[in-house]
Amino acid sequence: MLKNKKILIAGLANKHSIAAGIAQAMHEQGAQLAFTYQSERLKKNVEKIAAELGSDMLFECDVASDESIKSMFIELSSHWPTFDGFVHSIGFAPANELEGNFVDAATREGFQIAHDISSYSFTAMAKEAKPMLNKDSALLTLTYLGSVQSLPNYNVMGLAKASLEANTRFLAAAMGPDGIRVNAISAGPIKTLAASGVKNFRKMLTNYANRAPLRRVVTTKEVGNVAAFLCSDLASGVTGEITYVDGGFNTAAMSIEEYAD
Ligand code: 0WD
Repeated sequence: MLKNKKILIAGLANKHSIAAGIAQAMHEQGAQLAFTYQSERLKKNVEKIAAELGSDMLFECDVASDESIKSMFIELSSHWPTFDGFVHSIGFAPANELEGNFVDAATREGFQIAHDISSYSFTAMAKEAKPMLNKDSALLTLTYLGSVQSLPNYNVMGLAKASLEANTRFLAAAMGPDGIRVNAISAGPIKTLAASGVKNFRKMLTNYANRAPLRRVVTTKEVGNVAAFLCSDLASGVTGEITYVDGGFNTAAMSIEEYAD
């Protein structure tokens, strides 16, 4: 599906990351991959995963900094003058925002950081990538159900994800005339580094598996397969969409077991 496509993946932290499942699936579909890593701390992990997928293209990029984003794309352009899209699998909010009562936990600073790193960074990357993107490119981000329904502890990340989903639609409108598609996958909960920052995450996984029509949580590879499709020309008519890969959880208000006497 992705033969001859050059795709940049941002947000790989370790082998459990959703970005790892996406990279694996895209590699299987024939994509050439490049990766960003947030800091030296994560470089070794990313290097190892990239090597397994036949890539030695790694670039440091902290999306909190416009300079860092800019220099990453300049470096990338010396290898790939043009490319076919990127995956934005990045989210962050300070840990003290992701615990307890939303009103009590919310701060102006935490709100700004969450929206900056988890939503604005998608626009910032699109802005710098734009001159290098081929026609028929695709951009993809990762969101979560907390954007449209409240749930405990997710707090300000829910607001940031709502912003990210609107961002997806506005980017799609802005870039569509150039033939560039922009989509998001709303993934079910998966045990990753970022998820461990959400209090009682394990309970959320159990609850999810009990209610989801498929009666289980999804894997990073299942998210990756849909990501590969959305970034391929098979999805050439799809843009501005939020596609759920969550075992159907968002479609079920209650499971049969929950309703039983
Ligand atoms: O249940 C889940 N795991 C779900 C995650 C369900 C639905 C959506 N998502 C989203 C997350 O919100 C995020 O947007 O998927 C995306 C990827 O998250 P992940 O794979 O669950 O988490 P992880 O493996 O931790 O990767 C996220 C990475 C960071 O890792 P850590 O945990 O070290 O913060 O985002 C990157 C970083 O590598 N990241 C940044 N990259 C560049 N600049 C920055 C930054 N400033 N901040 C975080």
